[in-house]
Amino acid sequence: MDSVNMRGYIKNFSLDNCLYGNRGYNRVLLQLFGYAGHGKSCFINSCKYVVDDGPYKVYAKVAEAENAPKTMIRNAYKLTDTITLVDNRGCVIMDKKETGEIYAQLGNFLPLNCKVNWQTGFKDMMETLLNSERQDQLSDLIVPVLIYSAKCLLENEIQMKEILTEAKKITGLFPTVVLTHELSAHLSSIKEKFRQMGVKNMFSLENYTEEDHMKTRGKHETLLRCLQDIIKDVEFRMLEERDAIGERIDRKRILLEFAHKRELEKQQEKKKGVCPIL
Ligand SMILES: Nc1nc2c(ncn2[C@@H]2O[C@H](COP(=O)(O)OP(=O)(O)OP(=O)(O)O)[C@@H](O)[C@H]2O)c(=O)[nH]1
Ligand SMILES: [Mg+2]
Repeated sequence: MDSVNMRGYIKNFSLDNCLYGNRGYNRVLLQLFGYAGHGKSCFINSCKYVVDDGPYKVYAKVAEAENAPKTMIRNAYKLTDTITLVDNRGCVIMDKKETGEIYAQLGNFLPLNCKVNWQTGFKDMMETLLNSERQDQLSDLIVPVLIYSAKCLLENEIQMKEILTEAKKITGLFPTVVLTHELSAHLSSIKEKFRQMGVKNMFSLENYTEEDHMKTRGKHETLLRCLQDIIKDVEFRMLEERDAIGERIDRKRILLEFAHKRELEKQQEKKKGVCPIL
């Protein structure tokens, strides 16, 4: 498909038009997650640029430097009538404290357009889940998208694999991986590492930025192909019987189990006199 057709396909995609109807879902949430400074906000601006096909605009604020975390608020940006992009708060080190919060964001239990604070204990997770009852996010179909900069060597592969697996458990979909900074010399080794972790849907690209947003066919087509592929996965997923309420309960159970396990580990380390992992 050329870019005109891909754009049309993305813009016209509607859950209501899926073969068996919307199955109780009315919105697709592309949940962007990953380390701070890896290009989540830039990716949102790039997607808006290629789908709207108008002038380049900064919708999601971008960090001045890659090591100066910018996005603290979990902001949502509407891409089409059906698809919304969520700029989740990026983590700096992905320790246990941060991963818990990533999972709560991925599970869609934190309110949209509000500040995200890293929390630590079981009680915090419980409060997050209880407060989520106030939100009307039941009818969101979640699609996890990891944004990773190819400039950064993937050192802790075990931890990354664990995060991808947990993200799959929570959302029911193995995350799509978008590698930004594709001109980096590390690109091929990073791609290989993600492939070995079982990642099937992987795209490498250069984001458009405020400084460099001269349209190129290559960038436009890669971004559109990435979005098109994600939608095809959603269409495929909508062929199965779905139960939006049951799926949300399952997500809650996974998060509570995660927080419980983390709490037990903390207590054991305290007993041993080791400085507790958070
Ligand atoms: N060359 C190049 N620069 C990029 C690319 N993606 C992002 N950048 C730059 O990297 C920096 C960080 O990008 P952001 O989009 O703010 O990253 P983020 O993941 O939203 O960061 P936080 O909000 O802090 O979590 C900015 O200076 C961008 O201009 C890319 O694909 N290529
Ligand atoms: Mg950001």
